[in-house]
Amino acid sequence: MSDLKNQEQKIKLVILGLENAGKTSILDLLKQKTEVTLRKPPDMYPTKGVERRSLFQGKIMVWDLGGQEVYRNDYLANPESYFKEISFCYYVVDIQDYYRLAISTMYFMGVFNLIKRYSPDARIVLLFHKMDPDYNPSTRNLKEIFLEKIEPFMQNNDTSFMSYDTTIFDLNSIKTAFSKEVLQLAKLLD
Ligand SMILES: Nc1nc2c(ncn2[C@@H]2O[C@H](COP(=O)(O)OP(=O)(O)OP(=O)(O)O)[C@@H](O)[C@H]2O)c(=O)[nH]1
Ligand SMILES: [Mg+2]
Repeated sequence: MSDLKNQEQKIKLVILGLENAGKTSILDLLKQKTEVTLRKPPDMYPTKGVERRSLFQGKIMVWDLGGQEVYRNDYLANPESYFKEISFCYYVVDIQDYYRLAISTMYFMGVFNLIKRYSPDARIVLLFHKMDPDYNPSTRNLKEIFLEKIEPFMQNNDTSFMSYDTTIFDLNSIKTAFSKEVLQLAKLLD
């Protein structure tokens, strides 16, 4: 397992996706220990570049990569600064954002190529987010459309991935997406 540790003996997890996808909200929920009942999505500020924070008793170092276009372009143009030594790559898709699904798909492909190059052993996890209990898509399910686009690409690269449906209105959906993937590994490092 030693190759999974970086110099600070921490596992590096990156979370990426377009702006407004819900990345920071997900991390905020994970950080708090108690269940909260949300009536409406909280007001959030866009993340400016990369915000690093630790999770799971400090065992995991999370890089929250703000998704505004200016930052996305920087990550893709300077991959060595962001994509090295990653153990987990979480990619968040806003399944309520019909108009920007194509951009999100393209961004994912760009991210995926760089992960394969700089952190080939990273585990890739897709979060189909904003799957709110009362959400009723009038158009086709965006999750299916996204998967149809990327699956052939992933198969060509012989890469497996996991995906989870998540929403901030169900803390368990978020906990599951992380605990199944990450906690087992964190335990191994005890
Ligand atoms: N309906 C709904 N809204 C959500 C959910 N998760 C987050 N939001 C809302 O989505 C908006 C954006 O959330 P953020 O967490 O700031 O998104 P982000 O991906 O960190 O955005 P950047 O920092 O700009 O990359 C906020 O208004 C959140 O309250 C969810 O599961 N359902
Ligand atoms: Mg953010």
